[in-house]
Amino acid sequence: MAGLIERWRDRLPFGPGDPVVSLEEGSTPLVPAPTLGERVGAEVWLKIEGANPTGSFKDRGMTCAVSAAVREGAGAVICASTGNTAASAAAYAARAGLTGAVIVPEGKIATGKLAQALMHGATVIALRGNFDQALQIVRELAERRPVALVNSVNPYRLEGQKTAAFEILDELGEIDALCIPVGNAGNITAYWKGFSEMGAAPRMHGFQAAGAAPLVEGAPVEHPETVASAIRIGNPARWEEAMAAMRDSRGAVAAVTDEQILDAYRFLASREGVFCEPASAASVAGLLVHGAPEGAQRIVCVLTGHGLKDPQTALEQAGSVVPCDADGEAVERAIYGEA
Ligand code: AN7
Repeated sequence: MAGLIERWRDRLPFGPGDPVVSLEEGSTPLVPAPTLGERVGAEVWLKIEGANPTGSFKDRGMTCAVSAAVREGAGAVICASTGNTAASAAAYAARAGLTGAVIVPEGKIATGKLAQALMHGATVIALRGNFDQALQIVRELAERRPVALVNSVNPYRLEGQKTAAFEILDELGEIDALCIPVGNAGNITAYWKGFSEMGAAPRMHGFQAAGAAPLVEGAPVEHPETVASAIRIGNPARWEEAMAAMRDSRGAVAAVTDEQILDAYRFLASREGVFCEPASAASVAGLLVHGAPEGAQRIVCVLTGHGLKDPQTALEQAGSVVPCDADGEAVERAIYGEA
């Protein structure tokens, strides 16, 4: 299968001779969720973005942002990140032979994402501050230094990420509503761009974590907090565009608590066989808590990142292992109980 620039080139700002930095991202599974569908009384599909090469939707944007950076002759990329952008930027920079620097909030990114960024050879700066401060710093730094900023303020990121909407329409034809987690608000903006370019207008329902819900509250959150570390963001860069997407599509933005997020996280893993990270489960938590949008029969929930990104939260939320002697009968007892 081709990467997404190759697959969707006629809808992307890349010509035939342009350099392409790809890990064959995109074309992710769209999986029916019958148990979830039964609960909410609608047909529900899961867009499994954790199946991208670095385990999140960021790869869609990164193939475009890094390809454009190479085309422009950049030698380095930089980003602020709650983790997934860092992992993806580091991988695509390594692939392109560029140096990469990623600024993450110290102690607040999931273990898998940190391992990825380090393994791909990026300089990882652990900022004593939050994502919003990190983004402010890299925006200023990118003005002073010859480095490509690959956060979703970079328009190429949105171009790449809009292709997920193309894939959904390709497979399902029309849909009535999209449920999606919202952090820095780039992805919901990108999906709406993708749907609009295809003449589709599903209702866009964005969900934020209750402790990091500036769009719901209508004001920046100075100290965002949530178990869903990927969306621990208090002042989204794409604020206006995200609100416009939800307004123009007759959707809405709403909050879900950490408890609701974790319920949906365990439900997806244990009942649908789909393991996503906590931030991703916000889309399903939103659907479960707020119900299917009125009149919506076919709904897609975007699962933005893989569950393996955050093994610590998984182990805290899951059952414990059963210790056992290396003895057949002991194993049998452990599985089947006392005979
Ligand atoms: C799994 O990596 O912002 O609303 O720096 O990793 O487009 O920000 C991650 C965001 C949802 C929110 N789900 O998307 C980063 C970063 C997952 C994420 C979001 C993120 P946006």
